[in-house]
Amino acid sequence: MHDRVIMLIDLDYFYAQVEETRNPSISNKPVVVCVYSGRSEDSGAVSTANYVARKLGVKSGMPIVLAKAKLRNTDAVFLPVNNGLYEEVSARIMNLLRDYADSFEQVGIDEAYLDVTQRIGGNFQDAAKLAQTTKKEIKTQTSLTCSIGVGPNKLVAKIAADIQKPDGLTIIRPEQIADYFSPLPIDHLIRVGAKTKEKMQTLAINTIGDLAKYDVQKLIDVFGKTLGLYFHNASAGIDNEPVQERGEAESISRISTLKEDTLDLSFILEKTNQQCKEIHAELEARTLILRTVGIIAVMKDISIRSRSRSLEIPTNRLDVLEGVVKELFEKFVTESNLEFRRVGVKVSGLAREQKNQKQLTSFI
Ligand code: DGT
Ligand code: CA
Repeated sequence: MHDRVIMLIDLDYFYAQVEETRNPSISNKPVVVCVYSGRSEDSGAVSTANYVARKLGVKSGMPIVLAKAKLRNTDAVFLPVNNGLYEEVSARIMNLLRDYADSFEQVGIDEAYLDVTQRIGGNFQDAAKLAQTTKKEIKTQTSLTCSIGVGPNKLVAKIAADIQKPDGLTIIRPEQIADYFSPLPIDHLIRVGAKTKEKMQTLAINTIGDLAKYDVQKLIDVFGKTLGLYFHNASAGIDNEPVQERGEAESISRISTLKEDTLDLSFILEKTNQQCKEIHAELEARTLILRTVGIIAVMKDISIRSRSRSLEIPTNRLDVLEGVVKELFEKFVTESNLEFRRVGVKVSGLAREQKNQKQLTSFI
């Protein structure tokens, strides 16, 4: 049996890059894609930024005000997130990538694992060619660049993809794992967050190489059996997780802050109708239908409440979605003694659309 060959494809600075392809004239300027809370002009956080902005210190999650301060004397472009568009582009790319894989697993909006073992006969040399072809195809179809990591499993492929960004390609063959892994800081491993990192540092474990040399029994004593063994194996690049398509069992949701706390139904529906449109665009792009419609509300006192209803017949129709959301909120508003601060819509019970189902839904 030969080694598996797994690729991780990670789209570069995804939201900001999509914005650049829409308007190429901004691509040599700092581009910052923001989630505006709407409370005051610049309240909210940075979703992502292009590499021009990153070089000047802008990071995901940073307050918009801080990003503006860092880019004060530049011709930076600040844009609001356009989730529907990113999801459309993502769905197109994911559909295209499926054809390149024996098995396929999307992770988040802009990453996917491809098991390509069979189609290249387990040969890492051919993996490089396939990765280049994939990059070219994504570029031709969408003008976007991506970074690709190739390895004998998902863990190694993920680490490889992070080594060279943007527009990178890094291949780690089984015999190269130790050389690549040893110098890397431990937080390059999934499941090593800030707290674990601190704990490891007190054990004088700073790099993945330090972790690999550390006594496995001691790791188990400190982190427990499951995590201790995971860290031990991960540091050696061992991972047997299969690449497999996630079920459609997930949900799609949108939630946003109202300009002011309110119990005014029309004000609320203005927001939720917009959210329904975005969710509908994602359903269309992914050819999904929904069975359950939910609403979410964060009240004035920050408590969270939700309501939902399951439909007799699954649908992907926007008017049905908006209608159910309206009915749920109508009832909810009359029952509520507190004003609403944030409102959202969540659809679940998702399934692939079948041709005969489409006919049924058009009669709802
Ligand atoms: P990369 O892969 O390092 O070139 O950069 P991105 O921007 O593709 O980063 P990644 O892969 O971590 O995230 C994919 C998208 O998810 C990104 O374009 C925007 C969104 N995102 C990432 N981090 C945050 C965050 O902290 N807040 C919000 N709202 N969105 C985020
Ligand atoms: Ca990315």
